[in-house]
Amino acid sequence: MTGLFGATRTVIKGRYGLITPDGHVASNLPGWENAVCIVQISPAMGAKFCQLFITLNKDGQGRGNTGENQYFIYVVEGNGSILVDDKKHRLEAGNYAYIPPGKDIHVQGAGEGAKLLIFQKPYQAHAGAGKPQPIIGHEREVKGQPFLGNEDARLQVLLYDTLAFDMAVNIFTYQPGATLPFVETHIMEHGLLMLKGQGVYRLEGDYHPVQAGDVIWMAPYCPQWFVAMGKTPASYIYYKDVNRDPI
Ligand code: UGY
Ligand code: MN
Repeated sequence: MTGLFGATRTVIKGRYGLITPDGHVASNLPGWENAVCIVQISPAMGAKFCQLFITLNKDGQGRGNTGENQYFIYVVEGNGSILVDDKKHRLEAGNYAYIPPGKDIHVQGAGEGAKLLIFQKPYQAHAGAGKPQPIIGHEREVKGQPFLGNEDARLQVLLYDTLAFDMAVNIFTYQPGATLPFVETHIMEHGLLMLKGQGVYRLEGDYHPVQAGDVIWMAPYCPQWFVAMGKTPASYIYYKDVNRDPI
């Protein structure tokens, strides 16, 4: 919040969007009860996936079938549980759940205030690649690897990089001063939530200061670059579409 009426850092352009928390407005989404649901990124803005941010109030829950979509759920804060394939898994901050298409799920908060980031994408099968199975994991179990040799920019790859998966979700952590090594321009689309720290994101030709809580949508071929700034590491979790023919 800038404190100045009529001002915001949010900007939505044709090829990218930066959405800051001061502008969020909740939606009522089918299946969610006692929950504040923010649709941060969606096909309505040109994306081919959805990024939701859900805060579960007392007795908060979400129930439904993933249908043709796959869901990736990351616990940003708080505790809860997820029921999938008749098995209940406890969730705490840093846990994530990947749920393939056609699965019944039931997500419940424990107490109040669990915050969930959810990526939803229609699943595109690949002949002979097999079907992805549900995954329950925790970010602390995934070692960060130096990105293109830089020890100060580490990538945690949360899903398997096999042809069965058509989406990836990674956590990128930068020490202050570390950068993406070059301005990336690629066919993959991104949805991103800043988890910690701050820095400057280049999107197309524009440079935006960003901090924890900010959301970025990058369309395919949106030139992108990041530098972490300040005294503490910066990290973000992001989605990308992968492993399928472009046409
Ligand atoms: O995976 C990626 O494309 C990643 N390096 N992009 C990004 O952090 N903006
Ligand atoms: Mn990228």
